Amino acid sequence: MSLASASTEADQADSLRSEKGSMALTSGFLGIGLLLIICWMLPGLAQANMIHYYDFVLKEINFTRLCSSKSLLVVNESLPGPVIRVTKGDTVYVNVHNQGSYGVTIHWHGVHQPRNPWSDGPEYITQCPIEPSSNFTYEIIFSDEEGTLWWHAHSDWTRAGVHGAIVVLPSNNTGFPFPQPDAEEIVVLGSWYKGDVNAEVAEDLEAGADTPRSNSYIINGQPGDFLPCSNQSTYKWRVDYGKTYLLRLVNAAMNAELYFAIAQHSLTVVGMDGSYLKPVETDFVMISPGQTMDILVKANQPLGRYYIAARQFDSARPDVTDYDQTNATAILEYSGNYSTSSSTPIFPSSLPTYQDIKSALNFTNRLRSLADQDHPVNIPINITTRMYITVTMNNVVFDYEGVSSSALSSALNNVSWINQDTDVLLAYYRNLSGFYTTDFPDFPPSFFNFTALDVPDNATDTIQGTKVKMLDYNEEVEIVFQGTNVFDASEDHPMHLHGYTFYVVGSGGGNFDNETDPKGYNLVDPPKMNTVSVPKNGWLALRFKASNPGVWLWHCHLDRHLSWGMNTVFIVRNGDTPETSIREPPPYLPPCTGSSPIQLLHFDNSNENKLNTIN
Ligand SMILES: [Cu+2]
Repeated sequence: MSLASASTEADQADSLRSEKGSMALTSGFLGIGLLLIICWMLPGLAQANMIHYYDFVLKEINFTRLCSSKSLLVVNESLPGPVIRVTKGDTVYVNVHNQGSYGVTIHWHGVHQPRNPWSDGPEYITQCPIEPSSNFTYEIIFSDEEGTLWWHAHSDWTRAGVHGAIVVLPSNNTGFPFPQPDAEEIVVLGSWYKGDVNAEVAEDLEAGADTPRSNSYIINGQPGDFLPCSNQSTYKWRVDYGKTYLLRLVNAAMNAELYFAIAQHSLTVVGMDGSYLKPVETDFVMISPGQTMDILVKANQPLGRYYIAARQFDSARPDVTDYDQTNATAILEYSGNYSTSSSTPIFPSSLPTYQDIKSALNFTNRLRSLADQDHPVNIPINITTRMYITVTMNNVVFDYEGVSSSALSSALNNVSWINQDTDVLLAYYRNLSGFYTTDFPDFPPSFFNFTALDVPDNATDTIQGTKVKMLDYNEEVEIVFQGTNVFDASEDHPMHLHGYTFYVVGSGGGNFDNETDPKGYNLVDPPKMNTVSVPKNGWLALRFKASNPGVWLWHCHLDRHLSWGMNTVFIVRNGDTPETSIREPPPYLPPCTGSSPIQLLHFDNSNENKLNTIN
């Protein structure tokens, strides 16, 4: 498919039709005529925003990977799932039909959804799950996003199979801020578990134990040549010599930052999380779970076959090595006449090793917003809300029949989030009391050397709660996330905010110093992201303007930390006008019928000065 910056609306309509066609082929479900495109042309405007319709059918199907078979819930029978393709400013309706056996929600990661938290998706935050044999239509409103984003399930660990890319093309008027690529390629990195991952997680959370590790990483659904029973199905990307490709890279892995490289091919990173960057030329990238990157790749090497490879970047303790150490591969294959049978593809020597922290930092520190006339930065300067949030691994300690017991958990400012059985958005919108409290703290409960080898004993204690942070409309917010060595468990935490992108104005090692560190902030061209890793034993500062009223989840995008409570919710109040207020709810919302069976035990900590006691 050609890239559409200079294409006509008819071309776009055609490309959309062909996309629906391929979806129909893969799903066997969609009939003809499901695609409706309605354009409304405002007089005098060259660009028409379009409306697109998709059907997502969630169904368990059988997959064989790593020499064993299992059934996995996926969308339209494909892994990764279907691509949503739009032009900047379009609106998409996705009707999600749940033909699986448990409740699911879907999140449109990186789409700001102005005033429309109703379709954001995280379960028990903005909606209750879409129950089996029912359906729900999401209205996904694109505004200023441009580039690659993605969608994924936002309930339990279902996103292992339920995810796919979103392509947002520039409007016809503007085009790309780089020479028009000849073609594009979508690469989705994921995690493969041989077992039933939701069942395993449910067991682990009940036991207070650690959660499962993946058995391999996958590239567009395939582990690649280095994994057992996999070399017949290795993903192949066919290129023509001399062409430039726009590689759209998504990290959909469940619990891992990933290194990614293509042997002997330079990568030019030009965008991230739906915003453009100053081009970064590199021979590898480090991509955190939740992040997306737009990368230019020139097919300028001798005709042949080259490995595309991804492996985990593990920032945790060096002596803990039980993480997934597989090397997932695909093959970049030139078209033309050369001998393929005898030649083994070359492995990228530029791919850093698992625990190479320096390479990760060197790469992420190079990212800058494009910050040109057509893509100006708009960094909040008059900060009205400042927060300092510690990200910690914790123990939730509780009294069980007179015996002190504990379970693994994680927290922000020593609060571990607990989902209630009604979503926060509905409770807020309908003014229902008893489902959340508005006392998420702006600071940690105590200050100590957060990144020291030894931290105070009581630093590991956390309380559980459903505590939200309230913000007024248009407040200018600065958050400093502080990594901690609590529990001897410091590592990177990829923090993701729903409904917004933010500017990452600074980061560094050790404890944040609120006098000296702000002097080094980049207020000229900081990168704009929706997911960013707080560095191991370091800090990270970001800013955003609370211009999108709604109920928005803030969480670590390592799913095990999300399950253990490393999240909170920001509620941004309405402005003074209907145009600055949350939209009306859709006519139908999935009913709330109870809590998820997969969650951390909820202990009673109504008296916060005492230890948690079991309910
Ligand atoms: Cu985390």
